[in-house]
Amino acid sequence: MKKPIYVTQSSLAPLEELQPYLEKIWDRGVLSNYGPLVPQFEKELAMYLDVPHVICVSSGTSALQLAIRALDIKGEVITTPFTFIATANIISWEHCTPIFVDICPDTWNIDAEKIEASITAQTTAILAVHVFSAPCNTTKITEIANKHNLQLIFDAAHAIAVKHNGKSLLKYGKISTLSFHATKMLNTAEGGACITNDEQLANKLRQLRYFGFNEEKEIVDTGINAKMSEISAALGLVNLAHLDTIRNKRRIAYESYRNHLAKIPFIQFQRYQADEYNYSYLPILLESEERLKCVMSALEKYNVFARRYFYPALHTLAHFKQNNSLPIAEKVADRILCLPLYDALTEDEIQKICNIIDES
Ligand code: T4K
Repeated sequence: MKKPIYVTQSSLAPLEELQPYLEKIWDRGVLSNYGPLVPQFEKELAMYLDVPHVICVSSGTSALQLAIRALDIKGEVITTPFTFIATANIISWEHCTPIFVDICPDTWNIDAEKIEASITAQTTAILAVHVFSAPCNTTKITEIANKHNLQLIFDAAHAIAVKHNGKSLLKYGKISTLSFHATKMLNTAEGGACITNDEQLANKLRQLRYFGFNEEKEIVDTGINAKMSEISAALGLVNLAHLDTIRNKRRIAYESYRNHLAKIPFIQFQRYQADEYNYSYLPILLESEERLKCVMSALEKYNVFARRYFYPALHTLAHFKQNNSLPIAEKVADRILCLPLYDALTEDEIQKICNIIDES
């Protein structure tokens, strides 16, 4: 390929759609601390996602941080070793201990059947991730959380616009979190959100993100600065209007990859229920790490940069000080490669990428 092809490319609405929002921001001179655009973005998102409360924040990581704080989580938090480092790091950052539980070999999400064996007297919460947007076993995980009186957070950083059992995936758990990072299907450059069905919790999250101020600007809590800016909200508003089109283009690209790669015996895809997926990533599972390295370097020779999301499995990182072996997570993390997927990727580029993989 002449120009490099990266694992993703930011999805951006036409610049002229952003211009009027920027002009109004310039006129008002209000860039943050709640001008009109953050609440407008929250309202439009809540309608689009069909959820009661959206609390926009400065990143997916700060959404997780506020969720842990709002639910007063302490001690041990059960989570998955197959996720982006932000999920586990924020647990440690909040002075809790991540306890990693092995994953399912086909959905690559935390194995709900293995959670109970890891619950101790110190366990206070489960933080599960809908990895690459495929829903976790929400029924079983919710049942376990209720039975053991544990808080339940879903990291839905990848999982915007996914319906699960006929309703928004974001309605599960006490809080679900989103990321609107530049690489996500809906982006605000940097940004994120907490989603909750609980009004009291929504108010608590709003206070936590704004130094602990309530609506009357009285200091009522310990808080932090995790606010979204007006410029990010403007970007979110214009990008949101294109989200359905973008998702559809990615679905078509995903299906095209699948068709081209179907004949290659050493490739497997993530398992997901029909329609319960948003096609924001294109992870393939290769037969061995050697094969993965071979495919990756063949692609690089042609200027195509696939990524090892998520490697290594997080329980193997020294700073988590866990010596247990989680064989499925290790086998999966060693062999997954995310191929380029974004709405501007052409059919011709997809075909070329698949041919390189086939010949590697
Ligand atoms: N939970 C989960 C499960 C997550 O996956 C993440 C983040 C979080 C929580 C935390 O959310 P945030 O706090 O980040 O909102 C990226 C993202 O930085 C990160 O948001 C994301 N997950 C993670 C999976 O991937 P990198 O290290 O791959 O980014 P980078 O800079 O190498 O970009 C990859 C490619 O994207 C580049 O080769 C080109 C393209 N790109 C990148 C940027 C920054 C663009 O086209 N435009 C851009 O502005 O981490």
